[in-house]
This record gives sequence, C-alpha cells and structure tokens, in this order.
Amino acid sequence: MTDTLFEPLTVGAVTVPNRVFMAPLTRNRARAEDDAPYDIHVEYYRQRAGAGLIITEATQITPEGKGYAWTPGIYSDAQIEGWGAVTDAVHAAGGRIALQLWHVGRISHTSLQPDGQKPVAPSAIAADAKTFDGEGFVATSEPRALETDEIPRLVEDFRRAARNAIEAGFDLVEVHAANGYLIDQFLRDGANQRTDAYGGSVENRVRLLREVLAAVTEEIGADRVGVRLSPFSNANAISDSDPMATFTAAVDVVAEAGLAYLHMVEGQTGGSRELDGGNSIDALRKRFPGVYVANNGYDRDLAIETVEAGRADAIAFGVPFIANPDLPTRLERNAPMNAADKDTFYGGGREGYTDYPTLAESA
Ligand code: 8OZ
Repeated sequence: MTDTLFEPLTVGAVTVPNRVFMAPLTRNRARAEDDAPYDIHVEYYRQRAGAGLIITEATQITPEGKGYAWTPGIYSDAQIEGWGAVTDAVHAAGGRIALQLWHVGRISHTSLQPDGQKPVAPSAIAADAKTFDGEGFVATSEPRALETDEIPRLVEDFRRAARNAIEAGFDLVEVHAANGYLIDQFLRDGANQRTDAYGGSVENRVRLLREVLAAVTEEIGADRVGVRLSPFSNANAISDSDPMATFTAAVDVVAEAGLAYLHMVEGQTGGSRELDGGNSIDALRKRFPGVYVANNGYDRDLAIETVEAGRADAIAFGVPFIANPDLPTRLERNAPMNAADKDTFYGGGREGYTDYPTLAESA
C-alpha cells in the first residue's frame, strides 16, 4: 500500500502526482540590475520539478512591494520573460509551479524603495524587525500610512501581477498573506490602527484580503489561486490581540473566494509548532472546504501521518527542499537526506543553490 502522501491530488485547475510541495523560499539571487530571475533560477526550479507543486520564492508585485536585496519581481517585461524560462523548464521536466505574489508593506528600507521613499503600510508604525539591504542587516524604516484612495491601486497591482504570472506560464498563483508582510499587517491590530473601512473591526481588517482575492480570482479564475496565512506566527514582529478571531474571519474570506487551496504556516515561522491555549490550526482549517496545504517543521513521519489522517491534503517542505532537489523520491524511499548549508541560504550564485546532488548523482 502506498502512503497517501505519494498519491495524486487535484488542486483547483491542476492535478498533481504527489502531495510533497515545495514551500516558498526566499533565496535573494535575482539579477541585481532588474530583479529578474535568470539561468540559475531556471536550473534550480527545474531540478525540483518532482515536487507535487513548486511554490516559488516570494516575488514582489511592484517596486514598492520590495523589502530585501535581490528578490525577484513580476511587474516588468524582463521579469515576465525570466519567469517564462523557469516555467518552461519546470513543465518540460514534468512539473507544476505556482508564483507567490508578495508585497512587503513596512518590512522594507527606504534604500530599497523607489526614489528612497518611505515604505507603505496600514499605519505609520515601524516594525521592530530587520531587513537585508545588500550590505548588511538594517532596521526596517518607519512606513507611511496608505491613504484610503490608494488602496484600489494596490489591489490593481495584485491583479496585474496575477495576469503577468499567467502570461509567464505559471499554473497557479499564491497570494502571500503571511509572515508580517502587507496583507498580514492589515489583518492584525498590532500593525493596523486605521480608522477607515480597512481598520478597526475584524470585518474591516480582512477587507484588503477580500478585495485582493476578488481581483485576482476575477482576473485568472479562483481555481488558479491559493493563499498563505500564518495565524499564530509573530514573524517580522507582527502581533494581534486576538489571532483566533482575526483568522476565523480571514479563513472565512478565503472560503468565500472559493480558492484552489489554503496554505498555512502552523506555529512560529521556521520555529515551534506549539500554540498558545485557545489557538487552533485545526479549527481554522475546518472552515475552508478546499485543499489544505500544511507547513512548518514537518518530517517524513509527521507528513505521512498527517496526510493519512486527513488533517492535511499536502505538506509544503522548505529547508529540506533546499538541500534535496529530489525530496519526494527520497521521502518515498525513506532515503538519506543531504544537510542544508545555512551560509548559502540567502544571496550568492550557484553554490548552495543548484549544486545539491540527487540520490542518483550521489550514488
Ligand atoms: C526569509 C527571508 C526573507 C523573506 C517570508 C518572504 O518569511 C519571506 C522571507 C523569508 O515569507
């Protein structure tokens, strides 16, 4: 008998051959002059085409959505062309790939923003967080609060990016609403102190998420759209006085939008899976009737058991996929894993990126 983890699954418009997904992973290797992916990205993603679904690294929808050095975009012709070479290579290797649409909001630095402007956010409250500006780690800049009449433009930026992703050949897009970036900043009262229709009540704080999902699904079809949430993570110093209430409403918005999948970071991003009393991933997950993708700290046993028990439909692996391009094969065979080298996670070229061997190459 095969474990369900290694069996096919339909995710909206695509059917995938296994439930071992590649989680979105920021690697800071885009071409410096135009934030476009190029040859090394083509090779990196092609090597990982055995994933049930690849979800790309977070990709800024506009220059203003950028918060770190050397992250890729999806707003220029050169970027669409670069990503087109990536999707062609993944498809030729038999894979499927989603683009993660990203706006960092206040997690940025003026030196990374167009004309050195302040980053934008729901409120003019700096995050107690750091970013990487290409030379070192720097405190994130104090943002300016978006005017109410700027929000339609922001929603249109997400819509256009989704359209660009389809033009570049992506099978799906994933809206990044996790880890303390712009949409998460609107969701949570620690970052959102607005007094207009986008702040205050939970109903108002989920409004941006609802409008972004409406625009993106209208543009490319709900069966090509997923979303990532991190309800109980404090990544990038995000906070909320009642995350269970906030994310109950947020998941209801995702369910109403009829998305292809819901992807959640369970616990602290890249950290503990423990939740405070009263918080429950399971209770949130049950409110969404579609495909549920679980992430954070899964090993082989927990992944097999979780999917077998029906607690998740697929598992997204991050760090293990950095070091093991053929991760689904290794998991299925219970084969040894390559160790990941943290020193080459962010920035650089092929080293620590495209040089991890497959099982066959190691033999
Ligand atoms: C690591 C470094 C920079 C950004 C996230 C996009 O946490 C990221 C990210 C991760 O979602």
